[in-house]
Amino acid sequence: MSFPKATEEQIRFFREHGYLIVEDAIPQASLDELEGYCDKLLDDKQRYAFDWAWDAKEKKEERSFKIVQSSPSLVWGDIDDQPYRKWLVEFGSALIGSKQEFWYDQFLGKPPGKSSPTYWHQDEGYWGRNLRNKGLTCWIPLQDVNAENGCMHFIDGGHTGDVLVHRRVEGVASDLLTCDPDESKLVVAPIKRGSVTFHHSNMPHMTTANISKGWRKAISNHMQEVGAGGEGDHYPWKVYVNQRTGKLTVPETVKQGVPADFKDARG
Ligand SMILES: O=C(O)CCC(=O)C(=O)O
Repeated sequence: MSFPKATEEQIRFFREHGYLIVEDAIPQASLDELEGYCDKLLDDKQRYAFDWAWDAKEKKEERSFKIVQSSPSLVWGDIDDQPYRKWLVEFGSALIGSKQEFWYDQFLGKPPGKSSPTYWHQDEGYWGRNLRNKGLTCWIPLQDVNAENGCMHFIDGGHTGDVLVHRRVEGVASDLLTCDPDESKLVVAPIKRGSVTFHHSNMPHMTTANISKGWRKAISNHMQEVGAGGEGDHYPWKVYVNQRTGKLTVPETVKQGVPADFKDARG
């Protein structure tokens, strides 16, 4: 199994633009295996998944799962040893220019016809100041993606700006956040199954809702600089929603000044 090595041109592109498309990066057989585990998550989503776009009008037991949010790591014991995993950390380290370690992965499944956009955000908006300019993500779709079924959208060079003010999405009961980047340098990134995108942790990005006839399945693989210590020193908009209990909490460090309704737990 051979995986590509980052070229000088790819490294230069990533550092200037904040994202990169790598075509034909992952063999189809590896994706098939990965997809098999993701399908297990879909088969039992009440057990394994959250609804990242949980409609605030829906009770916990009635969530329609407009964005199924889970992790193949929950059901694949040997996932850490998979060549694709090792590859993306090595490739990502070369792109960003610091030694990265795998942090966590998310399966994000958008059902046909009833999904939601993953609204504009910067990953650092979720992770906090502790990871300022210290991480990146490799996004692996499990089918061809375009603007119809939820491909990545980036802001060219957007990783060089500030962390934008984020807010919770109106009408959504999960921890989903959004911000309003200047869209004048919008890049739409349709790619084929086997290709992946990388983006810098400060890159504003979004994916569209899936209006196609099939599922949109993708895995986000998040990396952080070795020793960075994970999320922390959060921005004031950060919330956690535990969808097992329905409880919404805010980090201790940002409890001051949080609007009263943010403190309410949903049942
Ligand atoms: O797959 C998606 O819908 C969005 C992924 C994403 O934005 C992320 O992982 O940061």
